[in-house]
This record gives sequence, structure tokens and C-alpha cells, in this order.
Amino acid sequence: MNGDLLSGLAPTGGRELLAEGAVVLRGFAASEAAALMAELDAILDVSPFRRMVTPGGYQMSVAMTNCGARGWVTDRTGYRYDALDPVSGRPWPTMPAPFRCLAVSAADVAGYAGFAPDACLINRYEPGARLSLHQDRNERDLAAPVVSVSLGLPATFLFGGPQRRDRPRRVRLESGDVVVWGGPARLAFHGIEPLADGDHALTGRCRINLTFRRAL
Ligand code: MD6
Ligand code: FE
Repeated sequence: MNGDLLSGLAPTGGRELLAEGAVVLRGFAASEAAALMAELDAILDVSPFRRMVTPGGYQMSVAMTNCGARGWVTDRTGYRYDALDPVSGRPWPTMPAPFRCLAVSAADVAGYAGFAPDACLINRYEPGARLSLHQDRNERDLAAPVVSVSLGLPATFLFGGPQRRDRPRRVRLESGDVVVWGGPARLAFHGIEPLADGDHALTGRCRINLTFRRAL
């Protein structure tokens, strides 16, 4: 922990337990937020945001891209992790060290030591964009947690149970909040309510979410 404090990665807020295995680290990424956004600019030069199509034929309201050895993609044939960006035809941009360090450090603090993310999905929500209730289950190793970093405009995160019908809790996520999610909560249904309009000093008129995973 001392090393984290000295390198400026100290958590600035409290922690809130969402369920066994799932925790919100309030403000954990706040001091790094501007540095993360600068890294994002370089990623977008190579692999820009795009709105993907679901297997059912709907275009998602959330725009997405990835960095790391693997990227999450969806098209008419299904959901999967792919080493290549289908838009650029090239490998996804490398996961920047500040991204990886933040994710590993947040996982560690939440009780998941040794997290080794190989995929970072980057989501952009503009006003009205939403993510309907889903489970994250495309990863091969469900023993590894997911680390989710919120930047920019606030959003209402829906956090349910293992069944789609379980009534979700509503949790407001602010810029700099980090959710770490694994163990008994790994397959909980969750989503994001339609984003409210606003303007944020860091991102402008949108919310950016980084989700780190071990895909392979
Ligand atoms: C989002 N997050 O916050 C969408 N999945 O924009 C997710 O879908 C998510 O935050 C798994 C674990 C944490 C998450
Ligand atoms: Fe998810």
C-alpha cells in the first residue's frame, strides 16, 4: 500500500459494498483521470469509437473501442473477444501502463490480488445512451474480476442479482469512481440507465467507462 500512496494512486474516497464480491471505490481514479483521458486520445487515433451491432440486429447506443491484447466486439454473428479491430484491421492499441496500473491497484485493494487484465473495453455514453441489463460472461476465466472506471458525466448503474428478474439496485457513479466486481457477484445482471444531459470539465457532454477484464 505504501508504494501506491507514494505513486499517487491512493484511494481518496470510501468503499461501498454492492454485494459480496462487488465494491465501489469512491474517487479511486480521481487523481489519475486527466492522465487516463490523455492516453485515450492516442488510442482513438488508431481505433476510434464506433457503434456496434448486436447479434439481434440493433445498433448499440453506446459507442465502443478497446485497447489491450484482446478487444470485446459484437456483430451479427455474436459477441466475442478478438485480437484485431474489425474497423482498422489491425491489433487493438496496447494497454497504456497508467490504465493497467490503475486496474491492478483497484483489484488489489478490493481483495483480488494478482489481476492480470488483457482486455480493456472503452465505452462512450452520450446523453440518452444506455446499456440494458446483461451479464458479463464472454470471458474464459470467470475467476478474474472486472474493474470498471467511470470518467466524466455521472450515470445511474443498475446492479441486480444472478437472475434477470432480480430487482436491481440503483447506484450513482461519478467521475473517478471505480467498481470492482468478481467472485460470487461475477455473473450479476447489471446495466446503465439512459445518460442525463450535462457538461463535464473532463469529458464534455459524455461519460467514458473503462472496463478491464481477463478475457483469455
Ligand atoms: C458501464 N459497465 O459502467 C458499463 N460490467 O458503462 C458494465 O457493463 C460493467 O461496470 C461488469 C462489471 C462492471 C461494469
Ligand atoms: Fe457489463
